[in-house]
Amino acid sequence: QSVAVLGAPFSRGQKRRGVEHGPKVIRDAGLIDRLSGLDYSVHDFGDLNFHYPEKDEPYMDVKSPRTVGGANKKLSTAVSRAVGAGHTLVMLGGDHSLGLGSAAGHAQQCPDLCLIWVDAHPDLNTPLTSPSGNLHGQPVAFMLKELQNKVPDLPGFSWAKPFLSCRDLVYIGLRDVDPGEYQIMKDLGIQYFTMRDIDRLGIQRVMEVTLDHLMARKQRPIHLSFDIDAFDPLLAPATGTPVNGGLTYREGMYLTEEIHNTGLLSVMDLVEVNPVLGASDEAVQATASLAVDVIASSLGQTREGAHRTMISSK
Ligand code: DIR
Ligand code: MN
Ligand code: MN
Ligand code: MN
Repeated sequence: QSVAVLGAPFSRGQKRRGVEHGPKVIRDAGLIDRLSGLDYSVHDFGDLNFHYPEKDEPYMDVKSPRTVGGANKKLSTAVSRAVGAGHTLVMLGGDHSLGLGSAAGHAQQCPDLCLIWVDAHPDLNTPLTSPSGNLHGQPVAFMLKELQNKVPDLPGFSWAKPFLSCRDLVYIGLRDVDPGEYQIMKDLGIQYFTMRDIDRLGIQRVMEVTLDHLMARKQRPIHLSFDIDAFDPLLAPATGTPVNGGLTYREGMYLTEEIHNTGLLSVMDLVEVNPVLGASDEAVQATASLAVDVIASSLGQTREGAHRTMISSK
């Protein structure tokens, strides 16, 4: 069992600089040791080195299209290579525009993947519906086949062909949804669970319905894209667009334990940790250490103690 870790220090999908330091603070919070402790052989691929075009004028209202498109293209190649080499991959962001390149690269190797997007936001705006022009609020729109004729060709995005059906996507943790995003979710019948749904159903039922929905026809590889702002800002203050009323620690651990228990997790993203935005060093450490807990739990750290099958079967 081998896990690869890939850093993507990139922030141009949104306005707040600092999120490019996410990979460093998450590693400094002990990620590699935690994964090694779970008996994985860990391959740290280091951080990608992004290139920035000198001039990158907005396209319509969309900011930095060539920069974001180019970074995601590079990321998709790296993710595809790592998955093709047989690793389970952890991608450390960076802002959530990177979800596009990560899932696209994953899909090159696993065309039947499904996507679980854990976030306060659906990141489903198109360049036409986006109220901000920030591409971190749009990555899912570029993935969905059903939105093909609603998404204009953006400079820097010609490589990005839609690869996901809206049936194969579930959102968890939503509580800040733009009008255009709501319209698309309803029109396409996307399965989603807002924080209100978690209040009503409980996280246990939410995960049961999520996995039944995605695995109804067959078992398939999971892409988990986890925006740290899915958590309550009290737990994850160092992030660019905090929204009150998010996931509790225990909901986050249960969610990720259930994903691990499927045995199907293939790639996960952990994005939007921004150390520049913590009010104090403690706030930054708390956010980074939460990110490590989420990753470790997704990869099999349990709250009931370790099973010893790996040791005894060696
Ligand atoms: C807002 C904020 N929906 C936008 N989005 C995100 O800019 O499209 N914040 N993703 O994290
Ligand atoms: Mn997001
Ligand atoms: Mn978000
Ligand atoms: Mn296990």
